[in-house]
Amino acid sequence: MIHEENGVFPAVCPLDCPDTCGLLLHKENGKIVKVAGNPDHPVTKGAICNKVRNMAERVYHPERLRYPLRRVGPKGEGVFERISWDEAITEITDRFKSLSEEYGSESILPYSFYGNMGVLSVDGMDRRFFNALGSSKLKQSICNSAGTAGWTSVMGFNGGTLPEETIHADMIIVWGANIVSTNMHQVILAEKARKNGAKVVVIDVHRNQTGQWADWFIPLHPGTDTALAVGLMHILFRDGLVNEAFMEQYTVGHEELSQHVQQYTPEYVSSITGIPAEQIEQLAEMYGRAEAAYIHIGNGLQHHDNGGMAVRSIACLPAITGHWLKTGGGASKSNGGYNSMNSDALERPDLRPNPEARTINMNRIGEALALTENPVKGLFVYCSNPLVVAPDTERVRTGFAREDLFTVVHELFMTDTAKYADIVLPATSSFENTDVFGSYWHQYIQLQEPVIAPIGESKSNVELFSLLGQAMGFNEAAFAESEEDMIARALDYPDNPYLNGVTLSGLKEHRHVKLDMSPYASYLDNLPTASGRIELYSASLEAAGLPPLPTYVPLKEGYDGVRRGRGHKYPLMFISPPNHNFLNSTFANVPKHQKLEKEPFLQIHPEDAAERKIEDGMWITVYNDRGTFEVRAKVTDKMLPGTVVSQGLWWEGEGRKQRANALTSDRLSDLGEGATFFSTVVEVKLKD
Ligand SMILES: Nc1nc2c(c(=O)[nH]1)N[C@H]1C(S)=C(S)[C@@H](COP(=O)(O)OP(=O)(O)OC[C@H]3O[C@@H](n4cnc5c(=O)[nH]c(N)nc54)[C@H](O)[C@@H]3O)O[C@H]1N2
Ligand SMILES: Nc1nc2c(c(=O)[nH]1)N[C@H]1C(S)=C(S)[C@@H](COP(=O)(O)OP(=O)(O)OC[C@H]3O[C@@H](n4cnc5c(=O)[nH]c(N)nc54)[C@H](O)[C@@H]3O)O[C@H]1N2
Ligand code: SF4
Ligand SMILES: [Mo]
Repeated sequence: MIHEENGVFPAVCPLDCPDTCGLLLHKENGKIVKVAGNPDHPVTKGAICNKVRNMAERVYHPERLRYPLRRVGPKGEGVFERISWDEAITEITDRFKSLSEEYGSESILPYSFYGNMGVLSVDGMDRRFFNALGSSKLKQSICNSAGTAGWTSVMGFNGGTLPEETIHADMIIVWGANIVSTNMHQVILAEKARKNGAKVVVIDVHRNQTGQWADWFIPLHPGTDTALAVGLMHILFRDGLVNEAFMEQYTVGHEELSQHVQQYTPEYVSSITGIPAEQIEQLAEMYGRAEAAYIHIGNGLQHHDNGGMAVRSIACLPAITGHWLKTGGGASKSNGGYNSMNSDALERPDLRPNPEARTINMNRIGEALALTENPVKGLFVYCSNPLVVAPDTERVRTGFAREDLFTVVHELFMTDTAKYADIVLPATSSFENTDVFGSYWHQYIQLQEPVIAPIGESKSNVELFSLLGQAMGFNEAAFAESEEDMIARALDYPDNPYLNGVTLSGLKEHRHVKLDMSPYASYLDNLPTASGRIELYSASLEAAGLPPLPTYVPLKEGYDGVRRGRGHKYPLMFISPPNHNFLNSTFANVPKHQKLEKEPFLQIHPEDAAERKIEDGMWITVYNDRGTFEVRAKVTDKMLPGTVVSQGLWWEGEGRKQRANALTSDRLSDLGEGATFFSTVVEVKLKD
């Protein structure tokens, strides 16, 4: 493919998006001229989003990094000189060797996330390198850790209802997810269900694109989803809308749960959530009487102090009603568990000289860079842009600005983060690589082979870390392995029966191969929880000193336990979810995508705006003790009063403070040590 000048070639969307679409790249005269959906992909069926339709503009962006750079100006200013790869590799390995000698190998920290979802890129050769180096470990908890911990406390593993089955649901609840923007093929499937009569309910703090599409949009106060879930359980038990036989056979703790939720009367829940009691009654009745209700659990509600418990509570709903038994019924938070690959063979933890090395939580990168005892002295960032995406930007920035910190950033662009690097290395785009992709939503494994040659002198993660491994003198075989050998090893994993029959040769022939979903038929009989059943009551949470039953715990920051409001220093809840045309902070530097989003802005309720004499379109300052964010106001009643929303993770603008994370806190969630981006309180004023 790489050597053919013209043609149409299969590819995979590499972005951190549940859909993991099959793509077709159209090449003319050696260049990709069009990115389209692959109609042969059984789930994504040729439909792709606007972001990736414009992907060629990103791949051939004039500002793509083309060769290694060394910083020559102050950190953060982005002044660099060109160096050769040999110089770069020598400088990095020399520095890492001397840091290891002087401060110990744990003074070096990798910082990465899923800027490219290719397994070899982010869970492959990179891990081998940091394992062999004996660096600190990174807890990758910025996205869905809280929800994963909440979900697995009930169901035991990261898997739920299969997407294609949801067309058979007669009620679909989209809970804290903006699927019109973030999971478009789930919308297509829900539309099919809707044609057959299903109703779509959206529960969110903000009438986002998905709320506007729904049959019924239910707004609530941020961080109060647990209260709603237990309030629904109260009514379901009270009115006999539960499935006793199902609970008896498949769950533990239903009697305790039924007692426990008696305290959550509709009136009490209404006072917490802001949802009128009649609507809570109506929703419970609709859910209890549905034939096959499906709940789609998003990221929004888990990015809170109480996010783990919120997901845990919602995960109990299909278990008390038995919706699990109906095709299309049940719930899903992530389906990543079905495609887990052989991580030991890929990541080689056996190469690590110090298995007990410390772990640093990526949400706390600012704090970690400020440690004075066992300081972090070397930092290697790839597939992530922490200066934009990590909470509490100013703290992060202060850490990255440290003169004594040696920072390497491997990137496609000079991001806000790369500007703080000592060495910047150019990365290939995934269309230039060989890699294998699972999806955390559908059940197909896909293969990517290079369609174009690397741009400039850029190198893939695999090539980079194998070069570094060899230059450090690490175990030769592990760092000399080819991509195809790595893929074959990753797929050879009898511990995961769903991976049975997925092979490299099958992938080479078909590009996408379905997991063996036969074990799914006995899904409920083989749950990997301690009891083997759905745990409405969790003895392991109890042992950890946490509530064993779904329990509403208010948000921490300045929250008065019922709702925020006047008299508080920071009376507004600030929500900063993704926007439609960026993918986290990716695309925020591409003109076409910028134009589609126009500019960052803050949505504020007319009552909150009037109180502050703010009118639509005015420049405002959003602030709290951590920082400031300067944008234009958009006055709208899409939220309840007391909540303000700014979608999209923008890079710092020319002289403009437009990074939402300047305001967010690096507190960790109740379960899973996850991020709490949305449990942020602020005040808003007219810009001086
Ligand atoms: N276009 C686009 N697609 C993306 C991304 C992107 O940046 N852009 N990012 C990708 C990634 S990494 C992820 S993790 C997913 C995330 O995608 P989703 O799972 O859709 O999650 P979010 O968009 O973070 O948040 C969804 C909604 O939760 C709401 N919300 C906030 N707090 C609460 C609350 O307390 N309760 C309730 N009920 N709702 C609340 C927000 O208002 C928001 O509308 O999307 C992926 N897809
Ligand atoms: N306020 C607020 N903050 C958030 C969120 C939110 O909703 N609100 N969402 C959070 C969530 S859910 C997530 S998942 C994180 C996402 O945060 P990140 O994972 O940092 O995501 P991106 O901003 O897309 O940055 C990925 C970077 O990887 C680079 N990249 C892509 N491919 C490769 C490659 O092959 N090699 C290398 N070396 N680099 C590559 C891209 O150019 C890009 O700059 O953000 C979190 N931050
Ligand atoms: S970002 Fe998501 S919807 Fe868009 S092409 Fe990629 S996988 Fe598909
Ligand atoms: Mo995410």
